[in-house]
Amino acid sequence: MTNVKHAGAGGKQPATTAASATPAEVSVSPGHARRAEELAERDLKQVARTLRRNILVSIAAAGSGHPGGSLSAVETLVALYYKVMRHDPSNPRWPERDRFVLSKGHAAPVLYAVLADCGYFPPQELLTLRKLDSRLQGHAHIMTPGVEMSAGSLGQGLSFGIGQALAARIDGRAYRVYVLLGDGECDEGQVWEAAMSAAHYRLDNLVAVVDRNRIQNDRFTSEVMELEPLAEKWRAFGWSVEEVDGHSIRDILLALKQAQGVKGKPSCIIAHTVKGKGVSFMENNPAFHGKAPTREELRQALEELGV
Ligand SMILES: Cc1ncc(C[n+]2csc(CCOP(=O)(O)OP(=O)(O)O)c2C)c(N)n1
Repeated sequence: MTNVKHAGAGGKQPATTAASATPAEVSVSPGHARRAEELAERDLKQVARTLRRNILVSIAAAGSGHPGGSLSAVETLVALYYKVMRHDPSNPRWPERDRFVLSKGHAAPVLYAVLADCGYFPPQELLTLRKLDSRLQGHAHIMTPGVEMSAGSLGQGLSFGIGQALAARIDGRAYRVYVLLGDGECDEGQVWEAAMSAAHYRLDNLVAVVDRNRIQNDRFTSEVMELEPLAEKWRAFGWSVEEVDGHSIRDILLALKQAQGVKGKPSCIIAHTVKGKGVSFMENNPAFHGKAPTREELRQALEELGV
């Protein structure tokens, strides 16, 4: 028997039990009880911790999935969903909503953990990750409330985000579009075609965040395809670029705020992160790109997270 926790600070709801084939240790926290605007920085850190727990628990329950690149992106999604984006979990298709596009679709567990915590669907549904008939597929899919784009084939999300950003302009809407890319994903030529066209169309309502965790799949990015100087490349393509500590919610928020003030060009935030962040034996370890923790590894990870 397992249960699911809700991340929101101050969440007082009881743990939700879900009958599933998950190990006995697995539990996800229920309960985002407070409004996002009320969450102070220390609360957001607690949210991030519990989201990490729910990512690991859902992947362990599935027996497969991508923990490394989910854990590295937690703070980026916390900053966006809890502080920056205008969105309404009770109305996922609200036309004025800001859009979040998870281009690195294999990191779906972090998006699901956030969406569940925000109230798009019940947290206990996280335990159905990758199961037959579940709305939570292994890679992000639009059948899930709150998911904008079906992804998994790397390289496509920025192009999709450009379409949304252009649509906002055509429709006279004020929403903004945020696209999360992997650094390994930046090996895809389509990313750079998109980068060029976003600058051409002066899409200042578009922000790309690159999760610069320096690992792709089972190797380091520098071995597979050298990306540096990455910031200079984005600048050369006509973007405004900021580099931040991708685990500092404060830094990410500052960069996102700055991006809101940029006019006439799109913004790129390179978020320097650690793959597997928060779990000692997953950090900087390519082995945990696409592998579920064992029962003992999960126990140890949850102990380290302290949630
Ligand atoms: C077009 C395409 N090629 C290959 C893959 C297989 N694949 C899945 S994840 C991954 C590595 C992605 O690395 P990165 O973008 O850095 O993601 P992160 O490290 O943040 O998980 C690869 C090659 C894919 N999903 N799509």
